[in-house]
Amino acid sequence: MATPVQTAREKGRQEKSCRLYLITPPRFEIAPFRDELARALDAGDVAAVQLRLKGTDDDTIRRAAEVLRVVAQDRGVAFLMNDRADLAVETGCDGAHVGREDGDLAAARRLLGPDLTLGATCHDSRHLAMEAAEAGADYVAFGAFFPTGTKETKHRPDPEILTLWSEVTEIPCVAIGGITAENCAPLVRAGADFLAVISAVWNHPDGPAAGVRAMNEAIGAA
Ligand code: 3NM
Repeated sequence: MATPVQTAREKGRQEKSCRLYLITPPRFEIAPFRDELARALDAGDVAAVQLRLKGTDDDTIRRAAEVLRVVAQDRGVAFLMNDRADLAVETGCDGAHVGREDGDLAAARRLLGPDLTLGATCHDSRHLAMEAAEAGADYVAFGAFFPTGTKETKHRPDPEILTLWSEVTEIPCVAIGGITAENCAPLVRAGADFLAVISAVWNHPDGPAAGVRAMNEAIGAA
């Protein structure tokens, strides 16, 4: 029989909301992508946009941030920088998402100060997530939950990690990796606070706006 604590937990889990977190495609032309991003954000609820440009020079990242940040922030959507807390501060972002190989989380927290958002990649490890929380992360990201052609991934967490994490801490968790409207329901039900996607939106056959709508419908139906 369920104890009152278990019942409260179940209730909390059911009422927990899950929101979409968009990451930019690996390569794009800034001006046309600005319009595409605006259409995607106008298509439905998006909590955050992360600018993720790997192997790109700093000036291009700065230019992209200056143009895209406004598109997101004007719509009340948080704009985060991948890897580079220094550039996040310089370009007026709302925070930075730091991978495990991209530098020291505590150093990123010092650069961002107390108010900007710090997110941390934690693969399939609650231990890494605990360390990230201690270093001042505002959210932790687990992945890759599904095969993805967007990034080479070594880790494949079970959705249960989202439930176990949510039971012990209030720090939000992001699920990432191969997530689509078709496969996301178990992650939502397991307690993901955010679903981070690239191809499900930018490679949607009917365009990114349709991708945002499909993801939000799937999250709502989960
Ligand atoms: N990080 P898509 S998987 C950027 O496992 C990224 O940490 C991952 O792209 C991780 O939605 C991934 O197209 C790629 O699969 C996500």
